[in-house]
Amino acid sequence: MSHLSRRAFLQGSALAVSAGAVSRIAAASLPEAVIQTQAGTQPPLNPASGRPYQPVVTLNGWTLPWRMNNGIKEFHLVAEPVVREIAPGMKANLWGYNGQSPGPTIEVVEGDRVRIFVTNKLPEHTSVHWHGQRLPNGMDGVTGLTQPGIKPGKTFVYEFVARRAGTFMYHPHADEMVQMAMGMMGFWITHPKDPSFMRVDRDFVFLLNAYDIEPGAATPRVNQMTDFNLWTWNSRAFPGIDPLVVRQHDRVRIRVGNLTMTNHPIHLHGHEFVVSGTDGGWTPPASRWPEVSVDIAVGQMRAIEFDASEPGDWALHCHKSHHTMNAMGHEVPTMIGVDQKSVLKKINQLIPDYMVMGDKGGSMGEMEMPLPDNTLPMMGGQGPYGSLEMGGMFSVVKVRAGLARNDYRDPGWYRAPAGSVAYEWQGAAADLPAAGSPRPAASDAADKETVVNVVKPAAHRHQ
Ligand SMILES: [Cu+2]
Repeated sequence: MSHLSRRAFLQGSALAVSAGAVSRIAAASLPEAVIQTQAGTQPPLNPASGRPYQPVVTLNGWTLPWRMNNGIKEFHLVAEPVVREIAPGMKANLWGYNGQSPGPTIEVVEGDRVRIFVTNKLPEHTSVHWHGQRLPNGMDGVTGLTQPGIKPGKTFVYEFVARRAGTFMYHPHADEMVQMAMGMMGFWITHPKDPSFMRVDRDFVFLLNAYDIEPGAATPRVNQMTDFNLWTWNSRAFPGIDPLVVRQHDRVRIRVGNLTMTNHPIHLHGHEFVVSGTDGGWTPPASRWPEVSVDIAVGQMRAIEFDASEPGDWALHCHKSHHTMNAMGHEVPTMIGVDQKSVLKKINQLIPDYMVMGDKGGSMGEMEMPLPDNTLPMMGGQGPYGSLEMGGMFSVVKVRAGLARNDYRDPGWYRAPAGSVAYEWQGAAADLPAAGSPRPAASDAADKETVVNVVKPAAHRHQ
């Protein structure tokens, strides 16, 4: 874990422990608050203490180290403003934990007694809700209902037994519209007591989240409810999302939590998977059926599993096409088929760089137009065959033969065997098979010119 840096919070009086909140252990020192300065995927953190488990890999993230204290697993989360690189070329001013947004993944084992110190370095009070856990009511982290807010500069302690193995999240239940919109969230994994139960070779985790950051700006508009322009995984947008590197024939699990304000049908190419885990725990094997997409609703968590039998570069993406775009305006008229040549000449006298867009479709992967500072390139990923024309909630599962068990390094683009790639037809047009079935007799409406009359609602907003 060479990218970690450490801060000791006992130095300096500004962060003195709130004696009232931590009276039982006030004499003890706080565990180190380890911070992360890199946005890249960090290697799995193999447990050096506590019970054994198979660690997960957090996409563009990391796992929080802990210390054992008399059999209790102690973590230290610091809620604080962070600068998160959304993708190369764009940074955002967010709120997160321990240097990044989302915060680090917390990994524990079923039956572990867990103590989490939460220090608040935000300008307003906060709390942490441990989403999906069975725990004492007073540890549930709902400001006003189960505890007072953690005031700026104060440290609170949460302590409970991780009773149920599964996939969980953490996020504030304090001014949550603002704090979630600013990026306060993280993943939590409770591993089964028996490390061989539901064991897989590679276990990836990430959160679905979304931001509304105007081009050229860096701070999210926290009042946005539906019209987000940055659809992200772990606060990263493709091409800033790392690939999921997998050895051929590995059993692969991908766990996804949704902390946006809409659902996301997550779709994997080239393989079928089963939903092996939901918010409530593992699904019984008899209840699983094969899928290639799983819809993850707001506030939900899903674990999917598959055998990575097919080598290649397989797209993994949200199937809402607007979510595989980067920062885009939605109030744009459709210009397909509209001749804009004459108006272009006039506009170019005023704005020399202006380009006609959309008269042949939306394909803008090859277009170069000056962008405001701190803006993502539109649909900016370059693949081996040209522009990928996708951004936002998109990545690639890279299945390769011959990788080492713990090798997560990007193997580069897949080299398809000769003769296995879609290719251009070189023969004569006359040799093509006739398209479609014979047309019906000209007696009915099928031969008349098509006229579609549609009454559209006056205001339509995408989400
Ligand atoms: Cu989506």
